[in-house]
Parts: sequence; structure tokens; C-alpha cells
Amino acid sequence: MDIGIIGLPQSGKTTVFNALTRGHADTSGASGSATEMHLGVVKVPDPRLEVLSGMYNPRRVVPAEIKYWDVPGPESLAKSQGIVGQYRNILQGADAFLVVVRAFDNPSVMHPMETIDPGRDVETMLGELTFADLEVMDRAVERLEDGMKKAKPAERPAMTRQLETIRKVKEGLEAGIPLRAQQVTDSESAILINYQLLTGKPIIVVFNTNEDGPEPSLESLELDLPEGDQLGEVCLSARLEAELALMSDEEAEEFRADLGLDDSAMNLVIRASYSTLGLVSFLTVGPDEVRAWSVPRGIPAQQAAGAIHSDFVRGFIRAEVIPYDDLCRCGNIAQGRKEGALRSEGKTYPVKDGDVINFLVNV
Ligand SMILES: Nc1nc2c(ncn2[C@@H]2O[C@H](COP(=O)(O)OP(=O)(O)OP(=O)(O)O)[C@@H](O)[C@H]2O)c(=O)[nH]1
Ligand SMILES: [Mg+2]
Repeated sequence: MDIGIIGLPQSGKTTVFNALTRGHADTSGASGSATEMHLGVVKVPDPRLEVLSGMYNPRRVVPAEIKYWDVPGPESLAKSQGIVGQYRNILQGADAFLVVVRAFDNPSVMHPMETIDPGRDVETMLGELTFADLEVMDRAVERLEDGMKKAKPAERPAMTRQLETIRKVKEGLEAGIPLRAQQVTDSESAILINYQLLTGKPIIVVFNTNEDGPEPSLESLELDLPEGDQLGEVCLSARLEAELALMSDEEAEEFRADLGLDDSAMNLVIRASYSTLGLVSFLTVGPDEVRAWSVPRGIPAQQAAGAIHSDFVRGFIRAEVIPYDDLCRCGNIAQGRKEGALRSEGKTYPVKDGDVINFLVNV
């Protein structure tokens, strides 16, 4: 799972990145710091792993991971080719975006548009993503129209279908509807996958607030969002969270209790990522390894096997599945089998959160 952190210049992207990854990336604005890209890996906390590790004594315990990318913005909005600009190919590889939006006051940090206005900034960023996709769709139309002229008759029907799909998505984008809120058929998705449109990816807005609020929300900002567009959202004070992230767990816990904060930025963002992306974790167990894997909710078992190894998709035979709670009750898989809690499932079985799965494969 790769999540790109984007936002206007100086909105606090690198500070959010540090808070999430317990990182030390430079936020001083010293020359060059704003153009560096940072990659950090966050392990998804999951208490079930500890319980399973107690049962299996494995050589390793591996939590699910989320990779966060701190993607630099343009040096200035004035000379930008859009916020996405040169980093488009990096952004294309992300599974979702965190859009950091400045809601903090700090007279020593300039805002590229001078005033603090979180609603405007959310709309600007969403607009930038739409704009970047429109450019891609425009180029695609041009190329296909050109190609049609030279194409052999047998190639034309497929090209016509591509053109129709692209024109339809382009019209939607022009009307301000991101791909994620557009209705597309399976065959249209198969065409669009080649373009990796940015507006097709889930978005989580991170309001970067003062330590003492106020806490904006998408609802309170009364944004004019297209129908069907579901954005995730989180409020946090990135600077405070980045400082807490560098303390020991005990120390940070104490500070949090004093400040009346319930949960770390990392947990808030992981939860928002899971719910916005519709993720669940399935588990694998054995003497070698107890491990959690994050996959989209309801993914067919055969595809879920691909999270472990791409060869497992082709070689999939069936999946032996026991829900985590049943495994804990039975004590081990053999007992689960005896009690009928272990089920044998086929390719299309929709994977649920907490399924402990043994894939039988032929590779
Ligand atoms: N008061 C306050 N200041 C913050 C907060 N978050 C970030 N800042 C300050 O804002 C400045 C910019 O933060 P960065 O994290 O570097 O922002 P950025 O979006 O990565 O900036 P660029 O990469 O240059 O676009 C730094 O001086 C931070 O200390 C916050 O929650 N509160
Ligand atoms: Mg930065």
C-alpha cells in the first residue's frame, strides 16, 4: 500500500510525514529541502498479531505495512505547471493520496496564497488533480484520433471504444467530477487502467491545525463536492505530532494524556486510510512467520493470494479459512478443522478482516 502525501507548498507535508514515520526529514525550508522526496514505511499496529505470535512462537512477526511518500511541490505556485507537474509519474504509482491542508496559524510560515483558508486549499488541490488528468486525457484523445487515421480497419473498433471511454471521462472531468465519482463499466476501467488517472485514487484530507484548534471538517467548510465523491478526513497538529513521534512510547503517552489527545496521528491516519480505501487485514500463521496483509475488503481469495506472491494467483487451488476469533477459541488449526470452524473456500471467496488463511497453491 503506497500513499502519496501532497499539498500546497508549506502546508506541512514533511511535518506530517515525520509524524507518521517517526522521521527526521528537514522542514527548515533550507535550500533544497523542499525538493527532496522522502519515503517511509509504517507498520500497521494489530493486537491480533501478538496473540497469534503467542500461539505459534514464529521466527518472525510481520505487520502489514503502509508506505508513505512525501512528494515535493513546485517551488512556487506562480511558476508551477500545476502542483502535480513533474512528479506526476511518481504520483501515478500511489494507491491513495493524503492531501495536507494548512489550518494552522504561524506568522513565520508564508502561505502561497497569503491567507489561511482550508476550504479554498482543499478545492485548489482537488482542482489540480483534475487538471492534471485532463491534460492526460487531452493528449490521449489527440493520439488516438491520429492513430485512427493510420489504423487498419480491423484495429478501428477497439480504438473507437477507447476514444469513447476517454471522451466520456474527459467530459466528466470538465464538469468537475473526479474519476472516483464517475460511473464506469468494467470494460471502461480496463481501458482507463493504462492512464493511471490521479482523480481515480481515494483521497484523505489531513487538516493540519493549531495544537488548540479550531478543527475544520469537510462538512463545516461546506465544500461543493460532486455527488458520490467520498473523501476521508483527519484533523491533527502535525508539528506537535512530529515532536511526540520522536519521544519514547511512554513519554508520548504521558504528554498525550496531559493534552487530552486520544490517539496518535499515525493511528488516526492509518484508520482513515483503512476506512477510505476500504481495506481489511487477513492473517497468515505458521512456525516461520505470523503476518498481516492489507487488501481491499471483499477481494476474491485468488487475488488476495497475489498479495503474498504473484505466482499464487495463477497457482491458486483453494484457501483454508478460519476467522481469527474461532482460531483463538479452538487454540489451533487442527482443532478448528475438527470443530468445523475451518472452511475450504474457492477462488471467488470474498476475504474478510481477520480471516486466517492458508492458501493451497500449485507453483
Ligand atoms: N504552528 C505550526 N507550524 C507548522 C505545523 N506544521 C508545519 N508547520 C511549519 O510549517 C513550515 C512548513 O512545514 P513543512 O512540513 O516543511 O511543509 P511542506 O508542505 O513539507 O513544505 P514544502 O515541502 O516546502 O512545500 C515549517 O516551518 C513547519 O515547522 C503545525 O502544525 N503548526
Ligand atoms: Mg516538504
